[in-house]
Amino acid sequence: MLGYGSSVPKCVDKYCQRSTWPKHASVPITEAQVRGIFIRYDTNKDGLLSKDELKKAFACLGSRLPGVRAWLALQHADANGDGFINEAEFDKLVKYTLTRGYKIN
Ligand SMILES: [Ca+2]
Ligand SMILES: [Ca+2]
Repeated sequence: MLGYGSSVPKCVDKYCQRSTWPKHASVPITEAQVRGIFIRYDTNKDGLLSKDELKKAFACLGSRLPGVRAWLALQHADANGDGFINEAEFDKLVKYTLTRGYKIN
């Protein structure tokens, strides 16, 4: 359906709203939607996004290489270098994600 390799996890978990998004529309994702997805993917609710949580969020967004994207996002947004995105770093993460031009499709 998406033409991605079989190694990319399908977005089927309950946190991802992709299946409820319009089927044939292809519009850029909004900042609010990006925020909502990252917040939803803080699965242990510690207020921090780990690399693993980021990876799942990027898979949800339709990234072809969510693991790589999560790593790059950390390089970009993890200002204090602890390997997690905290509240102060969250805006940077959202802005970075928006520059990648993910679309709802
Ligand atoms: Ca977390
Ligand atoms: Ca950090």
